Amino acid sequence: MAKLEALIFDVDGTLADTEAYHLKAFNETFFAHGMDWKWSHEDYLKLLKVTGGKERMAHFARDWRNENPDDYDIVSLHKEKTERYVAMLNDGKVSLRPGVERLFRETLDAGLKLGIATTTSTPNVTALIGHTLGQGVLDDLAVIAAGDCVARKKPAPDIYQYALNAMNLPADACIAFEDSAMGVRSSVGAGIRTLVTVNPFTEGQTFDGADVVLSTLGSPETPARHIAGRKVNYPMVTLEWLRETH
Ligand code: XBP
Ligand code: MG
Repeated sequence: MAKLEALIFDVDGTLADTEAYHLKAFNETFFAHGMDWKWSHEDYLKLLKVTGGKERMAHFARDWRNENPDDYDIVSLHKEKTERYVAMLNDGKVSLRPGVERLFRETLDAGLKLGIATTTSTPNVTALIGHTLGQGVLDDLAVIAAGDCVARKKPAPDIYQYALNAMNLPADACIAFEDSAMGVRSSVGAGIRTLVTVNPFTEGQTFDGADVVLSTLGSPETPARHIAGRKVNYPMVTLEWLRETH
């Protein structure tokens, strides 16, 4: 293993519990357009298997309604959905998951690189990080690999490979942080050691190839619960532990 030089984070479900807000933004957009599309929580759990909002809508039209996705203006519907979602973030409705801010600051203070690899759209990433951690942290990120940066979204490894190329680092100098089976297939497919923190949308999924699966990154107040894989020095994941075990 090369020396640890960077941590790469997924966004939705890993940095924050955002999917309920994405779902709300999708449904509000459908309603505003007089469409008879309404996704329930249970529908959305299934629809999350298709990553990317535009791809998810096209899949729904095609596979759930037996319609031609080209009959819908998916690009502009998705643009409007993004505006609604960003407005929710701008209202300060979403906070980071336990341990995320601590590990971000430890990593930057230690001079390691921090990157983002996500299927969500760039404005969603900048709004979330800008509103929770501030513009300074946003400016310090080594790469924001997001949305349409690559043609093939997760579970393809492309978005992680894009982030590695942008940072000019080999896979074994990095650790990825994911919350979903699709995300783990992408990061492990790119050859990156992966740590999983689950959430209500992803617990129960299988994370083949992940190094460790936990409830959260943990904090002194809310310790991480071990679910599978390598044991962590409780109560939380620290940069020191990540370095020691790399
Ligand atoms: C999760 C996703 C995204 C969001 C919606 O991304 O699959 O598609 O649900 O975002 P990740 P967009 O876990 O990789 O952050 O509508 O902007 O695609
Ligand atoms: Mg995710």
